[in-house]
Amino acid sequence: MAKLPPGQFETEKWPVLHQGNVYEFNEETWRFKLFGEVEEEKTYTYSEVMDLPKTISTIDMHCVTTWSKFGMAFEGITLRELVNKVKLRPDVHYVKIFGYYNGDPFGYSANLPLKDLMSDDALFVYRYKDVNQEQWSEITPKHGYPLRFIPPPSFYLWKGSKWATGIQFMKEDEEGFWEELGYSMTANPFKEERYR
Ligand SMILES: Nc1nc2c(c(=O)[nH]1)N[C@H]1C(S)=C(S)[C@@H](COP(=O)(O)O)O[C@H]1N2
Ligand SMILES: [Mo]
Repeated sequence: MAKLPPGQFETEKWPVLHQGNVYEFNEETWRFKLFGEVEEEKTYTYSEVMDLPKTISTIDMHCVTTWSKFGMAFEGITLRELVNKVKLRPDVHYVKIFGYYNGDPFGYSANLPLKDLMSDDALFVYRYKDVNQEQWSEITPKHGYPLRFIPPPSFYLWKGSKWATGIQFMKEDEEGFWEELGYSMTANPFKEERYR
């Protein structure tokens, strides 16, 4: 049932890949921001985010370094839920999802088209359950604790910011961390859009 995109192999493990230090969670200073092309920006504390409605979704992951992992169940808050908290200005079609990079809460980012993120498979996650696992496990610090974005499977996994800190709403598409270095803006694994 699970379809392997071209040039990918399946792995059972969940490899760890990122740039910079692993963020150490501090509830006192941690915030999640909704900003950019919105009528009114919003800032949430950790407990405010965790009070939002929860969604469980099974999402395949495709890393540009060629591994794919199928059937991971995730629990989190949909991006849609957060979008509904703000009033978007006209013609907002893109977002940039931010995350920590070496202590900078907005040091990592990835751009995505908003229209592809309005279903249950665009999730800010805090726990997961592997295919053969009975129990939920907390997302580990290396995978993005306390909050990690998991993009829909129609995007490579670099679009999934670890240690997520906010969403910027944009009218025009704008490069994020890897896109500035030559990676694809659209990043569809099934079309093998790795670089540009
Ligand atoms: N904040 C942050 N998020 C990040 C990265 C990063 O360097 N910093 N790397 C991305 C890349 S390139 C990949 S492939 C995935 C890897 O996720 P995993 O380590 O949970 O498998 O995280 C993405 N999210
Ligand atoms: Mo990556």
